[in-house]
Amino acid sequence: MATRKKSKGKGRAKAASRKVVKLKSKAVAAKKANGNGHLPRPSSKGWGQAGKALTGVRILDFTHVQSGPTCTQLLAWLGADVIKVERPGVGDITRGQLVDVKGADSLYFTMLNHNKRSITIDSKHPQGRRVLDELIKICDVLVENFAPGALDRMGLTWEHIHKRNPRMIVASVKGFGPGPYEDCKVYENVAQCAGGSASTTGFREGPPLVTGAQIGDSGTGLHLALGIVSALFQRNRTGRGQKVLAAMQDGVLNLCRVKLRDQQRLKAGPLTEYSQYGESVPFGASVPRAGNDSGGGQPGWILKCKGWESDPDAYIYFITQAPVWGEICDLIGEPTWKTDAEYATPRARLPKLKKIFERIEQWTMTKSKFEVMELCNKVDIPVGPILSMKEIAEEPSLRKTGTVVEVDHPTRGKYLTVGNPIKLSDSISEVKRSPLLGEHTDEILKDVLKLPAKDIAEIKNSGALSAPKKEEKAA
Ligand code: CAO
Repeated sequence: MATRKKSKGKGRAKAASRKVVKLKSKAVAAKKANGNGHLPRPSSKGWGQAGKALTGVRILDFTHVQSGPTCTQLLAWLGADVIKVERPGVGDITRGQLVDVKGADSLYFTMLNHNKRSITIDSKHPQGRRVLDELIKICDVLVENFAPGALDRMGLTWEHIHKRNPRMIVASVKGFGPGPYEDCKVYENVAQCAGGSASTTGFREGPPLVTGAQIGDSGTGLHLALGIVSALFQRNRTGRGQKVLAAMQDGVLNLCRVKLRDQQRLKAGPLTEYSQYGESVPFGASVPRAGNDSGGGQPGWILKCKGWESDPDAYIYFITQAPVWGEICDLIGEPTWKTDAEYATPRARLPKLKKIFERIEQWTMTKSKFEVMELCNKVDIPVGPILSMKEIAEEPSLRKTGTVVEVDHPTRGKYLTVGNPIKLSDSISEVKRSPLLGEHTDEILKDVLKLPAKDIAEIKNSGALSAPKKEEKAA
């Protein structure tokens, strides 16, 4: 009996294991046939109706000024719940910088902190630390851009955070990565200088220049956001958080990589696409400033357009792209340049770029930048009008796409901002005004942390969430 039972059991086990193998191989086959078949079934909800890309991700936002806030604003637009921690009474220092409306948060602050919630916490107060520890337990990512060592001085070391929440990702912007300058405080222009941008920007005869694009701050914020999203993706596999670091010097250098390319090309001889070559000025040991030369293999320059004498932005960037050389010659009235051996090939043109651009400019100066744009686009010549911020602010197509948005704010009224520049068809961004200082403190303690009323009262009475009271003057 026992033997029969055993053999029956064995048979059942064999059959079951055959079934498992069959099912497994079916799953493998399905995955092979449809590479990502392991994902949930495609949602049947309408586009933009199935939540947002980062719905469910909660960010503990310890950022200030520009680099960090750029990153967390982007994550908020993509659907993350961003809880901005600010110092009681003061908040992010930019709230009060470059103020244009008395008593209201500055545009500096509002334009970098949309779609976030604000809680005020003194992170050095024991009761403040208690609230922060609770937040650490329920958040997915902590983002900060304090001066080096400041987070540790608050007691929020990686070990402290990781112990409370091993799944938490800790993301930082610092000025420099590990090395001789790691302890330095850094602002935008310092990063532009240390990352290779300033030495390669400007005119050869002039000093190094910083650019208007905030490649050190906003550029690094973007890099950090990508690091965070990647760490979230990896966490799906590993179950654990990790540290993410974006150093501003590294971020700027990444955006200047074509200049490091040119530095190495110098060994092989002069950089023939730089106008310096055409002007027979010898190259030195480092990549020179190239004025308005194009960064790629297609020569370009900024040319005057009609009205340049009074309008500082009546200019156009003109690229003499090789495949449309014939069209350029026809348009500017030099049809013989199409076949003239002195002009017909890109190589022949290189030493004469200055003369060529002067001739093209004679033509562009007879037209407005928009007329040049229209005529050139018709024949596929790449050109770019120099748009002023006023023109950009008033451009209807940018309003239509949500790249420029008008936002209403309770204390400052309506203002313009730049919306999410990254458009996802199933994760639509609405731009919500920035929070007032501590606007969501109660909501976060009650609804997010679900602290009992008694604990909330105790924390509040301790003074950990409010500005220190000014000492009363003796009568
Ligand atoms: N409660 C209590 N203390 C708080 C607090 C809070 N909620 N929030 C901040 N603080 C404290 C910090 O703990 C720090 O105190 P300690 O120096 O005693 O440790 C103090 O405020 C100042 O922080 P900080 O040094 O970061 O600020 P700063 O204005 O002196 O420097 C900056 C600003 C940007 C130069 C520096 O933060 C930095 O180098 N950050 C990294 C690089 C970066 O992001 N730069 C881009 C800035 S945008 O141009």
